[in-house]
Amino acid sequence: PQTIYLKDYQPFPFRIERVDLTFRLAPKTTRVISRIAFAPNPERAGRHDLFLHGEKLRLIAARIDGADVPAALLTVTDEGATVAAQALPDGPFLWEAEVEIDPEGNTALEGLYMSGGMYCTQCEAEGFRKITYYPDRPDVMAPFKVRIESDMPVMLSNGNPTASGPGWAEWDDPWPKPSYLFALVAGNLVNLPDSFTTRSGRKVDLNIWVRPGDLDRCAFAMDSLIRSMTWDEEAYGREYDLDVFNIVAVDDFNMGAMENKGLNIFNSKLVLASPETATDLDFERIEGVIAHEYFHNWTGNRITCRDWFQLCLKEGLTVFRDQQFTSAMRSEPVKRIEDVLSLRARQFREDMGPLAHPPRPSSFVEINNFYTATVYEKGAEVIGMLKRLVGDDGYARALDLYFDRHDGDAATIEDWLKVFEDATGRDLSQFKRWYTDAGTPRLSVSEDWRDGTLTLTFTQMTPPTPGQDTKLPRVIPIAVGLLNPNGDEILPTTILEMTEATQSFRFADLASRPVASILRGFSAPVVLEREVPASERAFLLAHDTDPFNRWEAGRALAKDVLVRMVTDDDAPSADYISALGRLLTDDSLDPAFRALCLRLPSEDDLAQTLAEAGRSPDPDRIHTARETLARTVAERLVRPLALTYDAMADRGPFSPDATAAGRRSLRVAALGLLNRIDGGARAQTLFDAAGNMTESAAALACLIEAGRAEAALPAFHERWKGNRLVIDKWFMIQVVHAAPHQAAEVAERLAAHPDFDWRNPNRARSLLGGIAANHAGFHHASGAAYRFYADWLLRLDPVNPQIAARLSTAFETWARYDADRRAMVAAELQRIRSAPGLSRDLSEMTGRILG
Ligand code: B3K
Ligand code: ZN
Repeated sequence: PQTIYLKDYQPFPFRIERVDLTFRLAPKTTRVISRIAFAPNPERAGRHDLFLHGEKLRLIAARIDGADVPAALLTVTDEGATVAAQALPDGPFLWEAEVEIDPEGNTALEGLYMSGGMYCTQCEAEGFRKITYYPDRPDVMAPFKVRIESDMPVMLSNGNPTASGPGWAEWDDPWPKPSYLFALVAGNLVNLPDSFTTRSGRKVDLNIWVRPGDLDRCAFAMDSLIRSMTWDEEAYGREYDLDVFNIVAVDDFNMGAMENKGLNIFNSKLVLASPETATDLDFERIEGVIAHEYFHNWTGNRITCRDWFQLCLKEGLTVFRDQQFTSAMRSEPVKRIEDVLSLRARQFREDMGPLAHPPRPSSFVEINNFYTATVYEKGAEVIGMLKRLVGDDGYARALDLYFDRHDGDAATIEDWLKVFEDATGRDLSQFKRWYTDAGTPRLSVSEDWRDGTLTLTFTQMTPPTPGQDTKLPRVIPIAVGLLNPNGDEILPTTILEMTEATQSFRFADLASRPVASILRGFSAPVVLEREVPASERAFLLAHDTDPFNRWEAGRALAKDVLVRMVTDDDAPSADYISALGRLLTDDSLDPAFRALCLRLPSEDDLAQTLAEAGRSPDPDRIHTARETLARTVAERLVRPLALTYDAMADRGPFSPDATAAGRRSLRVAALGLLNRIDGGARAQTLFDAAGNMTESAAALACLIEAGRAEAALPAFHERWKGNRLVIDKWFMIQVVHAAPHQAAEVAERLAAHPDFDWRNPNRARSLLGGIAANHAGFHHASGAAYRFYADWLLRLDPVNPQIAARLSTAFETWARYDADRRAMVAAELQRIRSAPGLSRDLSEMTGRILG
């Protein structure tokens, strides 16, 4: 397969003035008729062949200005069609094509496909070329008109509806867009309607379209949409720009959702929610993803990306915006902690391994493999740093300039940085390294105290990553505060701007030696390497005025304790447990925050920490240490935990809001610990009585861990067998919570279950993602889980390569482990690589993982 390079970018030789598409839908033989008005692109002088992407299309007719293209001047390959320059007139011309495609046979779920009897599309990144011949690249933007002919009752496309009759509907999208934002849906759907009036007075019809049985679970998604539309007007001054906004939920979807212009298509798990079927985490994700896709209307659609190397231009910014939205809807510190937990678990993990790449990569084989935590989450962190450096005002001015200057453009990271430079007068050339360099910087700190002056000396070092051996220093905003020994803050949060490899900052005229709170709010995505005595961490856990660093101090304490338990067989530290106890019973603290403090670091997190320190992590010892610590915490804190568990029970009717969800999260965190010593008694009672999925799923997990789920598992299945999303949970919980030595066996048994419909991405991810999330189970010394997993990747690949490639990242950490495990994983990866007909997706991934 061919590698594509950023440096090879060239504008397309033609512009498109308008696109007209007609779809005659039929499951196995859909006809697509396209009329595309091309004109020469003045940016590319001279005469050019017309190359149009096209894959898996049966070409029936191709015409230029009404005349068939002579066969000798038309070359068709697996990748597209080329019309020789001599067949093209000098000026504008009309290309017309008729093709036939097979939506029913499209199991890869890219292009036009069928899900549960309905037609739907997924075009980003390069799916439109499976619908018709087209310059399928984001810098070619055009207005689209679409006519759909079918016997389906509901037919939707982008833009505004213009006309319809029995068996047909027409749509018109006036906003020029790239093909990856095209969408079409046709099916037997019902809608939850609502409306929104923008602040300049445009009335927008809102609809959420679902299958008939699902209508009672759309209200929260609609409410989230309306709050998103309001927030984007208030926070960014961005209004919606069409008369309708449609959301459709589909059961078979490769990712979370897609921001197609005016017609967002969602994985049904990110739309459908009721208290009985969705956990609080599901509610929070639905709110966040509805917002994310809606926010793309400006950051992604009105301003799109010039090429796929610039993906983080829209994704990093839109993640940043959805994070801001969630902080505004819920709790800012809690959201920050959750985001950092997930950044470390996914992005730091990626950055440490063979798949490390910069937020803006400079080459790729399969672009779908670059929808990563680095592009999304690190892309968002980089914007957070920019905002910290230029201040809130500077950020607001830069964003206004970005929307003014680039509306309607396909832009680049250079364009993005330039608006910050122009709006604030800063030079961002060094800052740009955050976009072009891979790897997580290590930041070490030393302290010097003399004559009333505290000197903090920082050193930054970024380890080599694939293809980037040496790294230059980056600009790192380090948020620091100082506390008196009695806990008073003597220096409020201040941003230190580090630009050198080693740099010192002085704080003079201090009466006594302060305690430094460093990297407050996680002001930069770095690993802070700092030897801190447990007493100082405990002090910060008790007194830091920065909630993030308060949590971080507890986290670091827990990690220190666990690492020593793993490496030196230490006993669990009493200091840590009593500090935790004080926090648990501090009613002035938000329950959601206390819940986060009670959550012990994950086994994968500990493995990563050990690997960072140059040790090979032993999954069994890590598992045992974490279990021992959890049990010890439960024993020592049994009273406050039990009181908390009771006190946090829901009062009154269910609400999905942050306050009620925070109480439930503290309740189930307490349950998880108590479960280690009460033999599952509380879990059983809760399981029998729970009126919401957060508690019901948590209780089921506890029963599995306590080894007494024989009755609960079939009961749960029986109750929820009609609900695919809940049955996904049933699969996942069983593998995630299986005992390590049984995990592979449980997974194998479930894979043979009649409900294991593995062609459905959610179902496949439940089981395979579940086993990969069971750290000690996945890495069990027998290698059974590795084998099981590789077998399934091989089975999935020909059916849905995107899903297989995505799941293969479970192996990205293989180099951390001991020689036996490494040999087993390498053998599985080699076995995959030698399979005939491997997809470009999985072959790129396994190749990179093997290194
Ligand atoms: N832009 C889509 C992701 C498309 C993934 C293509 N493999 C959803 C999102 O980020 O909002
Ligand atoms: Zn996005």
